[in-house]
Amino acid sequence: SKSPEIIERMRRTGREAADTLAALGQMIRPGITTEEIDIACHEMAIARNSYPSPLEYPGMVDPFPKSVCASVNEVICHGIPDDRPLADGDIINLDVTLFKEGVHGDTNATFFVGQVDEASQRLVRVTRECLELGIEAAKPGRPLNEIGRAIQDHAEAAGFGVVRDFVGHGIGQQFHTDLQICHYYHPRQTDIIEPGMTFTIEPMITAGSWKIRMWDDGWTAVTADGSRTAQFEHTLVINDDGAEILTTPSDTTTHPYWALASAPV
Ligand code: EYF
Ligand code: CO
Ligand code: CO
Repeated sequence: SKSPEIIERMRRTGREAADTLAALGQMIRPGITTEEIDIACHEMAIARNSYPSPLEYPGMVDPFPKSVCASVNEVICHGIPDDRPLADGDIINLDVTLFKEGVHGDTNATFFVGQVDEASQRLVRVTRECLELGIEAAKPGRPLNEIGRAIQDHAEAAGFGVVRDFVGHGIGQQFHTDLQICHYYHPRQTDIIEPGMTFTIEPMITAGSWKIRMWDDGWTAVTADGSRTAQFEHTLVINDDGAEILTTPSDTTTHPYWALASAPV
């Protein structure tokens, strides 16, 4: 568990990451490329005296080549920014992690490109609710698998799938610690949630099957059936009374995690 001094640093870095994510989200429109968003992410990180954690992050073969993950439509996560323009009707997840003051803040959200069909809007809304329910389940004294249970119950009641192959993670001075947070009910994940723990919850929810396929770039994970998928992520600290979101932006009105909650259904 983390000291109050480390948590205070994580609050500041988390806010920098959230503000960067919200600013990148405001660039999204038909015609922009994910490479343009990546360049902006790098520039914003440097302007905030931060390092974009994904850049040169070690992988199986090559290090990750970009500063942000940009995952469009059927891409589940770790999409590499490229020169394909976004199209009206796409959904795109941007995942920002910054390193500043010796700690990481990791957060992502799914955005609409222009006018998006009702089915995709419902997928994104339910995914946002899955993260919210996971956060509400993250209370000290409870087993860790209550988080995944809450997420899986909500996703499957809506007819959606929960990706198994990628999990939330402990975070702090390291981008990833060995603590894993499953987004589905895992019977053996019975460790008790304790005050001072810091980890992410980042459910990946699919409109169809939760089975994945990897592109041969070694990074990009897509749904096996080509169905669309959405994700939201926050970095959290466990306090005595529940989870606090460390990746809260300065202005919540321009951020879909907060904006979608108040939007009419
Ligand atoms: C070894 C990577 C390695 N991994 C995780 C490395 O937690 C994350 N997002 O919330 C997260 C972000 C990135 C990441 C960016 C790069 N990596 C990705 C895919 C495969 C892999 O194999
Ligand atoms: Co992330
Ligand atoms: Co993460």
